[in-house]
Amino acid sequence: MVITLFIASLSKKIVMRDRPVLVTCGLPYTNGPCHLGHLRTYVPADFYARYLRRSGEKVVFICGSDNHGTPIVVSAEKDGVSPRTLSEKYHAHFDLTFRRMGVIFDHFGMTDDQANHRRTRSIVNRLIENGHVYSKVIQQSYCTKCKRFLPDRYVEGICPHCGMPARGDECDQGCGRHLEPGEIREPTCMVCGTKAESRDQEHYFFRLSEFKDFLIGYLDTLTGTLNARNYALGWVKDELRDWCITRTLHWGVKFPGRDDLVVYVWVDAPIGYISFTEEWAEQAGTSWKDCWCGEPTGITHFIGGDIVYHHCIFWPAMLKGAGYTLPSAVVASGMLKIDDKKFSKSRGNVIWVKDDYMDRGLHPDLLRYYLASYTAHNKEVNFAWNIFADKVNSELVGAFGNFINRALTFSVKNFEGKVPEGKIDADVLARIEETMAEVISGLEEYEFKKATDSVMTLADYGNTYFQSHEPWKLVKSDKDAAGSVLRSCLQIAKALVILMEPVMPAKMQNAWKQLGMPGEVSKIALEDALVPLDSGQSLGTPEILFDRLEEKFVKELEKIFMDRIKEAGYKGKGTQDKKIEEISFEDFQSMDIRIGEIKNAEAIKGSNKLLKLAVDIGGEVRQVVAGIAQSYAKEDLVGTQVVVLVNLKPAKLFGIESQAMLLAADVEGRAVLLRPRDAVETGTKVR
Ligand code: B3M
Ligand code: ZN
Repeated sequence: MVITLFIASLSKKIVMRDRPVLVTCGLPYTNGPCHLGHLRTYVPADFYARYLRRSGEKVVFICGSDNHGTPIVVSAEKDGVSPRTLSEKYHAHFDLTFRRMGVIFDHFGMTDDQANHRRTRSIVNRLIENGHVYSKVIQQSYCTKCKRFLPDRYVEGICPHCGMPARGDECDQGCGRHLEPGEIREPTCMVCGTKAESRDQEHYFFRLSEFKDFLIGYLDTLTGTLNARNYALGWVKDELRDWCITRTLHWGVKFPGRDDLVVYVWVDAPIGYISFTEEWAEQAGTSWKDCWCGEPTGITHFIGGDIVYHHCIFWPAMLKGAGYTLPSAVVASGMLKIDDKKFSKSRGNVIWVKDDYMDRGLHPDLLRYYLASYTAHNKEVNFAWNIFADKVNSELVGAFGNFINRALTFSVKNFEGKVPEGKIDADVLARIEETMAEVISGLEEYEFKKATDSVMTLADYGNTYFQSHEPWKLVKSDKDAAGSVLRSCLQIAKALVILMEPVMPAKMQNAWKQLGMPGEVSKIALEDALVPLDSGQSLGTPEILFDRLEEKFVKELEKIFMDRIKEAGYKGKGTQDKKIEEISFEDFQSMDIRIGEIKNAEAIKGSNKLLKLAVDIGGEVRQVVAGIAQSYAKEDLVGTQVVVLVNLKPAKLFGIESQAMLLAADVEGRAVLLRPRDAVETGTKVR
């Protein structure tokens, strides 16, 4: 049968031999509560793990909290607690929140636990023995006021690659690159705002550059979402520099033989995937080596799209250098936007899973459905309460829930609460089979929306089937025929419940019971969607599966959200005003600002944010690299007049020289170009 073949092909792709498939999720930092951005990755991963299990795979689903690194130390200092105490608090919070959301890991560990310290030291020692690590004296930012070196998030400044404001180890507002210690330009201390100075310090480096050929070959075989593989390949081919793997901190895993250094958090965090597997295996009475030693075993990492570099470059190189099994797939999710604006905790543009969602009495499965069905996995998800309510009311209440309820209520009323006698329509079985094939191919492609949509299409088909066969008339004229229609509808309902369980496990368990089915639907094989319901089997008591979300309630949710944004806005303005210093009129006059015209616009390989432009500034054409690729289509830019800062020191971005800067308004991270209200001659000065 077609389906068994599909399932067989899925398993062959994912797993070799009898070893379990290890599915992991990126580890949340323990410095703040769970927000919707987190769930963007965890819900689809849980969905995937459930589907794999239901198609007969052995799956180990592993995650844990990331306790090290400067984000945690900085937050702990602010709260006046130890990093361990802060980590335990948020660890417990994430653990519980994930469970409440139905994201059920086999194990949820902590990177600060002993197993991870041990495994990290062992891997670092192995890398040293294998000649992959060397020491070097580098110039590190140092704050003379705080009297300390400034690793990672202790320092902010300007990205040397794209010129955008950046924080220590990451250009989070510009090109998204990882930044090495000492690379950031104009470093200032995050804690006291003092301009940092550079001081010599000895650090340890991983010879990443020697892994170039290996990575090119490896990435070519890596499955998962294409965005992960292609970005990583672009970066590897572009340039690969050795990687500084130590930091001057006391919180973390000590670098072997050095009491003053810990390993960089991005060394021990992914190693958590291994040590958490060890912790799980010990409890389960099996061996972690089944996953992490020898030939590829189907390891699948679900991550946010912003940590592709770490998972597709640093991590496989480390595993290769230390002799562990390489991951088979990296599945990178697109980012989350709220109300079409970039997610931002500091701007209040955030939805907290516990406070804003669960504690308002909203059912976890509604959000799971939203996240799985909103858009393709590698695209941006936009969340807004009104879209959420629309989706719930029209798709879950109006289509899916309505169909199951109609089929059940009608059977209970007219066929003594039992599955009627009668033949299941061949067309119905064919539609179910088609849906199953689509679901499985959706999963093979990590297209969770495709899988979910196909189940919803089956629900629509069910509604049409019920409506067009008019069983309420048929039951009076030809009861046997009505019985066949209802048995067919109940079969559709059974298939819907089985196929939708990975997305909405709690709701589907409820529906399973209503159908009179025993046990847990999460233990039922996907193929059972085609196994006919027995005539005469007792049905359960029908009840409404999904409640409508009323407008008044949705307005309340919106208000909470808007109030938070407003509050953050006031705070944000206050702090910004303080930071920006006054300048003299002479300072202003020293800027050569002119009206230019864009003559040409090209994409830049490896960057989804930047465009290479040719800009006429009045008789002279300058090459400008601008971070506007996400705001404008390049074709639309040619011929546009813009405002150009001409005498800015040239800088190289992605290896391309930028010889001027376009002025733009920063609208929640989106660049909106400034231009003259009336057409003026190109080259006109701005004063
Ligand atoms: N703790 C969180 C992030 O950057 C980081 C993930 C670690 S995964 C090994 O999204
Ligand atoms: Zn940058």
